[in-house]
Amino acid sequence: MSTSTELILHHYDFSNYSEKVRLALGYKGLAWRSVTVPPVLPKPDLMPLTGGYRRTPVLQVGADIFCDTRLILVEIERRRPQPALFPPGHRALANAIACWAEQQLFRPVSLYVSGTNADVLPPDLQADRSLMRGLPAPDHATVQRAARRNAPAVRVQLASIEEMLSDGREWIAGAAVTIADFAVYHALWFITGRTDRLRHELAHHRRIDAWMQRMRGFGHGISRPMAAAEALQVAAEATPAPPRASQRFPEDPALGATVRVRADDYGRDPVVGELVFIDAEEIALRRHDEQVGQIVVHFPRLGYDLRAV
Ligand SMILES: N[C@@H](CCC(=O)N[C@@H](CS)C(=O)NCC(=O)O)C(=O)O
Repeated sequence: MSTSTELILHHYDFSNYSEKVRLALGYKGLAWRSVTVPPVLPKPDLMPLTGGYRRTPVLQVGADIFCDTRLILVEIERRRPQPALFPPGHRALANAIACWAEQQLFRPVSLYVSGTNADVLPPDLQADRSLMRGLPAPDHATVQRAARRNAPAVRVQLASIEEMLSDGREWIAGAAVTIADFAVYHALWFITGRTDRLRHELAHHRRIDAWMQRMRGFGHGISRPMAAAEALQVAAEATPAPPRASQRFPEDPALGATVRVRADDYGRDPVVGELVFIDAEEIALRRHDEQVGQIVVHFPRLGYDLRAV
C-alpha cells in the first residue's frame, strides 16, 4: 500500500467545468495526469471511485476523490498555495461572484450554446442531461426553442461582465486573480469552446475579450494521459490520506455515522459512506468498493445535502 500524490483529473474536452480546473492547474503551474471520461452515462470506470457521483470533472489523488470544482480548486490551493486562487481579503466576495456565474449565468449559456451547436455535440447528450435533471428527453424543436428563449439572458449578463471590467481592473474581483475569474471564464469559454458560431456574442465586448485572453494565457499546466484502468489501479494500490481534524457544527452528523451526500441542484445521485471529516468547507466519506477497496470521497459542504441514514 502506498499514498500516491499524483493529481489525476477525470474529465472530457468540451466540459466547461473541466476547463475551469484545467486552467487552474495551468495557473498553478502543476503537472497532472489526464483520464478521459465519457460525457454521458454509463461511466463504469468512474463509479467505483465516486460511489455514484457522476458529474464532471473529478480529481483523484491516490484513493482520495474530490468531487465538484468548488472543492477541487480549494484542494489544489491547499497543495500548491501560490499563486493564490483565494487571496486574503477577496475570498468571500469572489465566492459570491462565482456562485452567481455558476448558478445564474451558466444555465442560459448552456441552453443557448447546446441548442445552437446541437449538430456538433454527441447525439445522446440532450437526453442524458434531461434525465440528469429528472426531465423527459427533449425533441429537436424543444432544444431550438430553449436556445432562442435563453439568448437574451446571455446578452444581458455579458453586458454586466463588461461593466464589471469597465473601471479598467484586470481581474473580475479587482487587482488580484481569484476564483471568480475561473468561474466566469469557464461559462464564457463554453460559448465558443466547440464552434465559432456564437463568437459575435462576445466580439463587441472589448474588455471581456482582453480579460479572456489573459485567462487563456495561464494554459493547462503539463498533462500526461492515463488510461481509466490505470487510475483504478492507482486507487486500489493507495491508502486514503488520514483525515484532518474535523470542525463540526452541533447540528452535523457525528463522525463515524453512516451518511448520504448528494448535490442539491442536479445530478443528485446519492453517495453513502462513513463520515470521516467535516469542516466549514468540506465533507468526506469513507467507502469500501469491491474493485478498488477503501476510498475517501470528498464534497464541498455548500451545494450538497448531507444527512445521516
Ligand atoms: N457544481 C459542479 C457542476 C459540474 C457539472 O455540472 N459538470 C457537467 C459537465 S461540464 C456535468 O457534470 N455534466 C454531466 C456529466 O458530465 O455527466 C462542479 O462545479 O463541478
